[in-house]
Amino acid sequence: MPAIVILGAQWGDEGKGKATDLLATQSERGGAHIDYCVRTSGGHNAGHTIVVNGEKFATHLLPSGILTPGCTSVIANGVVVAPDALFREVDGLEARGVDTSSLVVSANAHVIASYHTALDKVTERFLGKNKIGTTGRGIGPAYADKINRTGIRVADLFDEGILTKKVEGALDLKNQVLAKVYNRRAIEVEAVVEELLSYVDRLRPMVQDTSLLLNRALDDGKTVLFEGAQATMLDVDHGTYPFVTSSNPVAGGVCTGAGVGPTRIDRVIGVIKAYTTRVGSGPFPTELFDEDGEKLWKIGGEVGVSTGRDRRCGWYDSVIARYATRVNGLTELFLTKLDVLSSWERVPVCVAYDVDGVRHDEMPMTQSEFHHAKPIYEYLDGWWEDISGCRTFADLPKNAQRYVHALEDLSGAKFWGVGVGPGREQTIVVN
Ligand code: 2SA
Ligand code: GDP
Ligand code: MG
Repeated sequence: MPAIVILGAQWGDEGKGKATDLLATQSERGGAHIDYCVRTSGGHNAGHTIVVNGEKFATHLLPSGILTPGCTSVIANGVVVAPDALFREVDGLEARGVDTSSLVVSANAHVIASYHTALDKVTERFLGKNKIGTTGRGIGPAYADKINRTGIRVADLFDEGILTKKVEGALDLKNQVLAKVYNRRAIEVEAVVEELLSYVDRLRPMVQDTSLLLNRALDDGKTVLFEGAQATMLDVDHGTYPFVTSSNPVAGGVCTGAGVGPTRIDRVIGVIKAYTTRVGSGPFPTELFDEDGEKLWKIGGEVGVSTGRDRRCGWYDSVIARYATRVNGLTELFLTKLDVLSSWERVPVCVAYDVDGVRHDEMPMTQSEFHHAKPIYEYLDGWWEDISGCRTFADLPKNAQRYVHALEDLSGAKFWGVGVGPGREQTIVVN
């Protein structure tokens, strides 16, 4: 039985939450039913929106599968966990009648402590106009500690002696930097330890060896869905470095982030918007600064789910789509928000870049070249009809069908489905 990966093919907010929810609940339509829904990278910087029967839910750290009855939700080792954010989210969903009792957290996931959040914010302020535009959730500093071998893992919370030693080790250099570089007060070890210990009783029953759990589930023929957070172009290795997040949201990150081997993965689905958005700083070749950009922002409701920041908007970029298909080994793409494009006479699609006078059909090798990339557009005829009620491909206006086919030809992978609205049912399954 399959292990399926769903990930972002652009700069995030493509509609991964909706795609996950759709797959998780597809059994009603004779498709897959998901037994496990797993987050493998990032933290509560993610924001996934799911609309069920007109009711809107947002998940941040929790996998979107938490909304699917009978599905076990797993926060695997590759995730960075802020315990306060975890319990806030659990309490918020429980208050709305969602059963979160299936939630499992890896003993090896790293913890975001208050000092990570403080450092994230202070660093961004220090960088000024060169800032990354992070979500301010402590993600980068927590991953930096992990790689630096000064991180705190979930399991460390269960031994006060070890926890104290580790917090001391983590704060030693940081406090010197905070004092000398940023002119801030030192963070007290005791206060951090006390706060982290206050989560232990609630956390302990959730904690498991999630690699063992998931591999056994796959051995038993269960269906496991790995839900991506952030996206390919925000990947620390393959994205627009340094304007990226600090983890590996690409397909390869699923294996390290969950402790499952690449041979176990059956499908890798890239979620991609019918146009492009980005939140935070960094290069974005098809970005619009005119009324078209404003119109996409408005009709698409392009506001960050976790921070409420406005998203930058631009046309579909098929160079990025082909790149995402390649670095993730995508088996399929899922196109979202086609409905937002109703009401344009012609819709530009970026087919290649002009970099200092040279045409690039593939992603340029260096970030400097990418910063100079100017989109080369082809113009497709638009449509005016409201397509949010379409449920089959044939229901779509002819020009919308042509747009989807053109994108498919340009993007290097087959489209599994097309989203025509935020609702679970507002989807056309194509292949
Ligand atoms: P961080 O906080 O260290 O991960 O920020 C580094 C960069 O990664 C971007 N990033 C995101 N981009 C899109 N969506 C994200 N999640 C939220 C959402 C964002 C929000 O779903 O709307 O609410 O603002 C997300 N998380 C991280 C970030 O903008 C930086 O460019
Ligand atoms: P994620 O981070 O990839 O899960 O995406 P977000 O939830 O941050 O942002 C995607 C937004 O688009 C959410 O508001 C979704 O409800 C919405 N959405 C998803 N698919 C569609 C679609 O096909 N059409 C429209 N209009 N909205 C969609
Ligand atoms: Mg999002």
